Amino acid sequence: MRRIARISPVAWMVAAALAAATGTVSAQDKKVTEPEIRYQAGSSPLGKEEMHQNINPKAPPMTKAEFDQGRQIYFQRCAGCHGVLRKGATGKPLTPDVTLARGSEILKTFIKYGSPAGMPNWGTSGEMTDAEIDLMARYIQQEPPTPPEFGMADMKKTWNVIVPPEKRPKKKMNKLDLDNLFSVTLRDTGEIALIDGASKKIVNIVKTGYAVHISRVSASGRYLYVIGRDAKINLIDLWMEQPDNVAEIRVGLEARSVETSKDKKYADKLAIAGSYWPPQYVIMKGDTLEPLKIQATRGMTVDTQEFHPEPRVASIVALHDKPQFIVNVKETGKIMLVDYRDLKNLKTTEIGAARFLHDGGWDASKRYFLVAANESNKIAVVDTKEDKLAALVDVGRIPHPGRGANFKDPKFGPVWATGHLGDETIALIGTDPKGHPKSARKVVRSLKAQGGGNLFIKTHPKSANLWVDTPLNPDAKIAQSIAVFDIKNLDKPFEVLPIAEWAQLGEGAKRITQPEYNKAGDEVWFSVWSAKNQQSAIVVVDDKTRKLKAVIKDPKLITPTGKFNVYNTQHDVY
Ligand code: DHE
Repeated sequence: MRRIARISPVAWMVAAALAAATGTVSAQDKKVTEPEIRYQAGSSPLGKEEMHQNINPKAPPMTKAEFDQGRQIYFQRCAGCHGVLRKGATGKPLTPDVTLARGSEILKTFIKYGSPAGMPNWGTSGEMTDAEIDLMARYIQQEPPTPPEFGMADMKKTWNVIVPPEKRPKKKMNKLDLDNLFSVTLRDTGEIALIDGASKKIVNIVKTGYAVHISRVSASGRYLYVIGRDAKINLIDLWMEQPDNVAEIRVGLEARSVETSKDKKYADKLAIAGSYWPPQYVIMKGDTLEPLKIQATRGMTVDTQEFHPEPRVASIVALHDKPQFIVNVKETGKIMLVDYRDLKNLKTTEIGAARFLHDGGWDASKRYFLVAANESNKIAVVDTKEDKLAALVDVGRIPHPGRGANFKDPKFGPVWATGHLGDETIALIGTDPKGHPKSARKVVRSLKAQGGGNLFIKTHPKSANLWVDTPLNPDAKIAQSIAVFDIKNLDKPFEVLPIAEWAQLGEGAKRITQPEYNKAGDEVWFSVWSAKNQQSAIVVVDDKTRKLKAVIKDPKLITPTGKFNVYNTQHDVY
């Protein structure tokens, strides 16, 4: 992730005055914190794609080479917030009707200095030169180029069954304790590392797509599904002597989510992946990744009921007791309950929640699914027994739960908790309407952790600890440590553990991210995440004593981010 310097107060005032004069910052605009900008402005692989282009005669001229460079920069830095088609996502629309009216000089000032509404200061932070800023100001006055669609024929061209099901082992051929194996994302090498939970040794490094986002495990625990940012899915058979790829496919040009059917009757039968571009999801055969059914997500937004041309698919979660997937569509704010029993006559229930759905997880009973509508500062609670929205709960600034954390609050009973990117709080939401009706579906407690820039929190049914990371906090000391709360005594102040220091590495950002438990629930693994050319590590902490247990270092362990314990991921234990 790139570094963005804090916007200086003077530049901020210049940009604010400009924004007010040009009317680009509305009264409802919220101040956006630095961690949010750093998180949302992630790079997209779409810059490399050939795209259709109309030339707008009213826009300042550009050569083809300049246009191509502008496109690369746009997809690297801008598309995450402003959208592929520049119609606006979490950032403002940048279509020619808006940008031509502003003109080159005003646009250049915005790009250089940023704005209080959340635009990064690309110029004064040293991220873009004046020549690049001039180029980008002209680029965004041209018609946005459209990336190609990616339908069944494209998917089939990329689909490759490396080992057909009949040639795969009939039983587990290795001595690994699969339940306690971890799939670890090596973000910048296009690989995952399979690490044995007991010995902490790397079992295999498996080639995958570019910048893997998540791993998910099939209902039986045999298959591991891994998805890259470039929408490549790898299917890994954990029964092989040395677990490795058995099938692969690309389901689009950019993606973040993959899941597998968990209902007993459909165990290991289906997989599903959602893409950012094109805006769609696809259901595949679970053991081969053969694409079976593609569904578009383009449609109307939940609130203003306007057409949105590129609603990205965010998290996807499978029900354990029903043949259903929950597909969360970001820009329209709709939650789709997809009944996968009959793909020809596909039944979906559309739940209107709130815009910018992102990540989420189950409550302890697995009846309620809770998902963040991040820019709306809300958590949507879905009752999967009744197939309807149970509540929209107001929380802090930009909730980011990962899959959240379930535990019993001593006073309010069972709760599910989320941290926030934009503030230091942890919101505890009651999840037991029968036993604790007064606490249900509202924030019963708000804990204060180290600061904003939190991405993931975690606990385990056998633990009394709640771990809170802050990898995106601008203060290195906070980004490099972890806060831990005692869930039996939530009034007690949190303890801070200097995880990066324990790893004893050299130079590097050493951001601590994504706590993940082992199967037994007695140790927690943390990524110590530095740049590709620096040393990273995984630090293992004893859950009971909160003392260092092990440091996993290996030259192959490059940019580790997400870690997925097979058993906990298979059973949604968190
Ligand atoms: Fe993630 C989960 C999207 C940036 C690490 N991330 C998710 C999910 C989505 C998502 C939709 C839920 C998937 C699911 O459950 O089906 N992430 C995005 C983005 O759009 C965003 C903001 C910007 C981007 O360009 O990608 C983004 N994510 C990041 C990072 O910068 C992180 C820290 C490092 C990285 O690898 O890129 C990161 N995201 C993760 C991880 C999970 C995740 C580790 C899974 C957490 C879990 O416990 O399940």
